[in-house]
Amino acid sequence: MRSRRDFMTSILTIGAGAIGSRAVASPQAFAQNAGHSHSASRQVRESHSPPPVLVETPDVPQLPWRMDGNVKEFHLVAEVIKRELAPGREVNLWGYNGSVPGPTIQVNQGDRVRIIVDNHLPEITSMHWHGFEIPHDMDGAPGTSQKPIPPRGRFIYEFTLHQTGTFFYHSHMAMQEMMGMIGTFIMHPRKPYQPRVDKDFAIVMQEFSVLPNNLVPNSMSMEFNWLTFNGKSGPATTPLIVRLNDRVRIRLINLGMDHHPIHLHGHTFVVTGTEGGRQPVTTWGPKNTVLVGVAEACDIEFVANNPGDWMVHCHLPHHMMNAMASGVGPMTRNLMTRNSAGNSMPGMQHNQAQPPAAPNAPTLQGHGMQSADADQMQPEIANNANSVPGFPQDAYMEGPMMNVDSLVQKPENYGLPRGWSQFMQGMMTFVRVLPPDLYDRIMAMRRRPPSDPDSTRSHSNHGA
Ligand SMILES: [Cu+2]
Repeated sequence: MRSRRDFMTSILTIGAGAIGSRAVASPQAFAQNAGHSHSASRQVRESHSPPPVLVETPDVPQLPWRMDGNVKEFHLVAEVIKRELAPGREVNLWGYNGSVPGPTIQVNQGDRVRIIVDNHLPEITSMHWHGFEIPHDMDGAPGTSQKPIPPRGRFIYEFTLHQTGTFFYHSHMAMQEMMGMIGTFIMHPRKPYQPRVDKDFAIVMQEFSVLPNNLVPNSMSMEFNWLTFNGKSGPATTPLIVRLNDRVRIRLINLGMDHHPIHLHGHTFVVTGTEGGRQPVTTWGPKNTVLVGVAEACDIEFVANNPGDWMVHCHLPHHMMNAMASGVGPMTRNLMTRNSAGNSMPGMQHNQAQPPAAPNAPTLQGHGMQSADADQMQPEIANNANSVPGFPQDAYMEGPMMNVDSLVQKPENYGLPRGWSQFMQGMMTFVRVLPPDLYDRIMAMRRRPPSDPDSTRSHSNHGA
């Protein structure tokens, strides 16, 4: 068993690593961690059933724990973080352990759980365990079930969990919810649900209102221009990688001000669970779109028997956009229009990694705009425009989108067609249903450290 110091070190490492970089915890490392759980190994022996398939949360780390006797102890720190929603668009959010959404917690049915919550925010907070059937004084309702946690304060939650399914934790202060404060909490059943799945994912849906030239969301706004899956907007979202004919579960969690009709291309799924747990098989009707309401969770399952890179996305048009039209001025629109003249699909012919920009080419705000198309732009603006406060207004990939393939390279995007990033915005990602050879190749790349250039090298086509 690891010492407390080791435990704290691992927490801090994950927290620090999540800031300003891809907050992806290794599922393999987490599986090893899970394997060291006494209760998990005992449970396997008793039931003679294999351990649960661990839930992957792309772009969000897993929260490690330590065993204290028979108690699984977790540690969450509420804090201010920076999150890059899409290339060049970093914002200040509030989350947990360096991540928005907060790190994913996975436990087994029957576990005794302790969660230490430290408040590093400048104001009071409280943690609510959404849907948990636990004693009232552990519910996290500030002012009634407990006194709120003061700045620099701590509250220790402890309870035994008898439920199963897709749950989540969140601050019970409304404004803090809109600053990002939610995380996934999976309760695995003692006996795996039938039929068993090969792949299990969770996606937290959030929305932020970030006005042009602002770095902090307006938590009072009723209109949102950044829509995220696991704290990333397309094309920065990380695709779900599955092998052809895998049975796949996706757990959709919504905490915001809008409902999201989530649509999957190329497959028909069934809804097998809600925020209340597993649903009876008699309720499983065929669907390809499911409306996930505010504060709801929805588990969908399907057999990935149709090969391809299938979009999965919210179908509300404004939720398939980044930064929408708010504050877009004529100059930026003109630039985009001019750029696309004579080139109906800008960027599709110019996807070589980062060609040098023309000497007078404008440099738009943020490296996200220094795309492969920079060499096609006409010098219509001042050379120093980028240093002028207020320019450009927030036309982030508005209109004809920019090709940022090279800025979102990662193993999970390996083999996507050139220019794919122009058509992914907001709550959009892929379920990539891959033949075994390509699946194995991407998994091998994921196991390599990110510093290995081969782990993120871009190729033009499947198996190329
Ligand atoms: Cu939506």
